[in-house]
Amino acid sequence: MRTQVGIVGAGPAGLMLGQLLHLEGIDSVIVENRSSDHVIERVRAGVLEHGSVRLLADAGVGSRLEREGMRHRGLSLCFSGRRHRIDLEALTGGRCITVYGQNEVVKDLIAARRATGAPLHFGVDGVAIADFDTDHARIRCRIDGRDEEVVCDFLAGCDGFHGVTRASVSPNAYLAYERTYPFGWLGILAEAAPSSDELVYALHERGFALFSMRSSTVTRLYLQVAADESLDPWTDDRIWEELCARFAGDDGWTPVRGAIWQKGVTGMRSFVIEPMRFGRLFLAGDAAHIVPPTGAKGLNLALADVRDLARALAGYYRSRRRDWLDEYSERCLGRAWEAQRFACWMTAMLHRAPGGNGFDYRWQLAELEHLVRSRAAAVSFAESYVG
Ligand code: FAS
Ligand code: PHB
Repeated sequence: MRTQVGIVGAGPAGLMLGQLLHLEGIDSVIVENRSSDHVIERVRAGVLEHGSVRLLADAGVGSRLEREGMRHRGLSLCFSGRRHRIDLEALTGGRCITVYGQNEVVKDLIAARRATGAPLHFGVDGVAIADFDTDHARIRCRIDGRDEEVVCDFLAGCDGFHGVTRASVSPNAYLAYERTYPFGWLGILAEAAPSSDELVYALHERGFALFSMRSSTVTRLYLQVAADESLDPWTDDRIWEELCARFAGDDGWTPVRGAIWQKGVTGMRSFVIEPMRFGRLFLAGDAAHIVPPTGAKGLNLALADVRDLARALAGYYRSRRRDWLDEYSERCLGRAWEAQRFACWMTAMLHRAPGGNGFDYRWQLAELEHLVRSRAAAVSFAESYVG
């Protein structure tokens, strides 16, 4: 098989890149090792920045998002028994976030890819990449049990943190920066009408909690737990008890309970690899950087990376310009470190670190007090949050 761009991974980064390249008349082949059902059903992000919503619309995959996405003009911070609203829209000159499940974004992108008829292979085995230091990079894999080789001008590594593309680069060729957090998130999806029409981030002495949603009938909630927490002791009742305890406040607001139909524990890490380009191999999204989900940045960073990569590849194919390709890594890393700064700060401000003491907690409360009292601090927060 011969193509212009070989894409490994059919998550939001790989699928969006395929769509943007298609709109530029550039051929691509996408190979994914999981089934389409698995990729679609995987529960992940839920918050789209202003820029991501516009990118999806410009790429012709925004109509369902427009209809079903929940536009949020603000969010609340809950601490010391009180909720404080941050008016994102007013503080950023009109920008908002949109709550729309990552799996819905992936569903829309797969439908768009199918509509183009361009190659998208799920359940591919034994993916390996080679020769990306030449102008004939290769993807070797088994598709429907047949050994295949995709020869391409460029390779896009969109295969996430545990993928094969970054692992194929010699460790001497990059620097990796990493931090793992001594806690994780227990996330649930529940059949319950959201009792708040905006997100609520809570800091409580018992730990962090987050109230989010997926639709007018599905609530998404997270609890801070130990990094290696087992789900076994977490009965549905205990989860609701703990959530209600951490959101308890003087206005009596509390999440409405409902049947929990999905729950899982996610570890938290920060990770950045420098550079993000190795010859003809370009890494994008979680393959190159991971941010703790507190800042709701991961999906948005992945989409922004492939927007820049598609633009750079279009510049190359349209007029053989190489400067955008050469600038790609630095441009994405600047954005990734800004997201790290924000997500790490939010994580430190809103989570109780094991071994933390009263001073740490009082400091966190003072940080939150400053955020809800100082207009300058609220503007900085809002700008970073809406992107
Ligand atoms: P992905 O990991 O989504 O996709 C990579 C794809 O490559 C996968 O389909 C994988 O199966 C495939 N792949 C892997 N190895 C392969 C191989 N060898 N061969 C072929 N294919 C291979 N981000 C936010 O912005 N907001 C949030 O609210 C948020 N919440 C999150 C909650 C959780 C629980 C998690 C885990 C993450 C969350 N994130 C959030 C971050 C998340 O959304 C990621 O940033 C996003 O999925 C990144 O997209 P991709 O880079 O496309 O990677
Ligand atoms: C979610 O809706 O899943 C979500 C929202 C905000 C976050 C993380 C996750 O910071």
